[in-house]
Amino acid sequence: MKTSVVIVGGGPSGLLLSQLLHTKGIESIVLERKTKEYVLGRIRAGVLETGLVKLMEEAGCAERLHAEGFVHDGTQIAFGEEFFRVDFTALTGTPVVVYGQTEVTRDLYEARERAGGVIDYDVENVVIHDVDTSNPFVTYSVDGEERRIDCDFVAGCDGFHGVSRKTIPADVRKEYEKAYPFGWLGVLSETPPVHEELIYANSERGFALCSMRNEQLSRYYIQCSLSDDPDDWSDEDFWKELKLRIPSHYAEQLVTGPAIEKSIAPLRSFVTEPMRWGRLFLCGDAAHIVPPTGAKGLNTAASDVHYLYNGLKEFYLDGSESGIDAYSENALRRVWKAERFSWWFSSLMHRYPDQTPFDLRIQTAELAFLGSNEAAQKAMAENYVGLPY
Ligand code: RFL
Ligand code: PHB
Repeated sequence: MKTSVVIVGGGPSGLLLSQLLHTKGIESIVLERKTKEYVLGRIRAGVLETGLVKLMEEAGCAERLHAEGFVHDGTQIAFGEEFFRVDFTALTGTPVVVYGQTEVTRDLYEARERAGGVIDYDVENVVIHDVDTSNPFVTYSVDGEERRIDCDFVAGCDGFHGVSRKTIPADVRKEYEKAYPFGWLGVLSETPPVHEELIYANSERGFALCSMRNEQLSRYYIQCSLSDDPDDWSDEDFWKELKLRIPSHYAEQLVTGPAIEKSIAPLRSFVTEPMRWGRLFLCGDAAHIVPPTGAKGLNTAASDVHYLYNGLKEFYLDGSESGIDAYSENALRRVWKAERFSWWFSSLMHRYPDQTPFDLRIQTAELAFLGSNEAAQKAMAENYVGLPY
């Protein structure tokens, strides 16, 4: 088999890149380790920056997002019993859209299928070969059958645990990492959201987040210990703990119900450099991870796709390599800003096991500053709605 771009990973990055390339007549094949049902069963991001919404429009996949997504002009930040609102639209002219990653992925799968795009599911043993030459190829197996695809480029969109990053020789790669001493316990429940906007809460019992997918589907998170097991948390214990972490004004209105999904995600900051090695380009979680506090993971994956798509478009349509040559530098410049914001917002909103009374006073002062200072709110809002590409 032969194609222009082999895309390893059929998550949001890989599918979006494949669909965007298709709009310019550039062929690709997507290789996904899991089944489509498995990928669509993962509950992840919920907040989309305008940049991602525009890419979905360009990919011809934004119809349902516009019909069913919720435009949010701001968010609530709570601290103990106090809370204030950051008005994104007033401060930056830009809102965010609440629309689940599951739905983004579903829309992209449907578009690829409508266009007759090739996605191989259940692939095993993916090996990326010769990306340091001009004739790379990828081998893999499906149902025990060995396959080979020759290509011009390989896009590594296979997430944090994929093979693409590890294909770059260890002496070329530089990795930066920070692990946080806690995780998030997330619950999805078929209940109306407690408030029409998200609530990020710092409480003495730890962080909590009230989010949503639609009017009848809520997504809540609480900071938990890394040694916790989701099965140790009964629904009752979860709701009790959540109510203790948000201002009573909201806790009194919270509608509880059975959890239809419950999982724990550790918090991590990670970046690998460079994001390109020869004809291999890393995109999204394959190259970087952010703690979810700033809602930047999927959105940063989308900005990578933007730079790579435009670079490949220039290569195939104009015969210029300047876009792909600048890919790693351009993508990383924005990635590090998202890393900084996610680290800052995580540090502001969580309780740390080793936090000293001094650290706590500084955190309190920073929240008070954010709550009362328009310039601080503007800086937060600009980052939250997404820095320009
Ligand atoms: P993904 O989604 O991990 O997809 C990678 C795909 O590659 C496949 N794969 C392979 N395929 C073939 N061969 C191999 N060897 C392979 N190895 C792996 C995998 O099966 C998978 O299908 O990476 P991608 O596409 O880069 O997308 C990144 C996003 O998924 C991620 O950044 C976000 O979900 C992060 N995130 C959030 N981001 C936001 O922008 N806003 C949010 O509100 C937000 N909330 C979250 C989040 C992530 C969370 N968790 C669980 C990590 C909330 C949570 C709880
Ligand atoms: C979510 O709805 O899953 C979500 C929203 C905002 C975040 C993280 C996760 O910062």
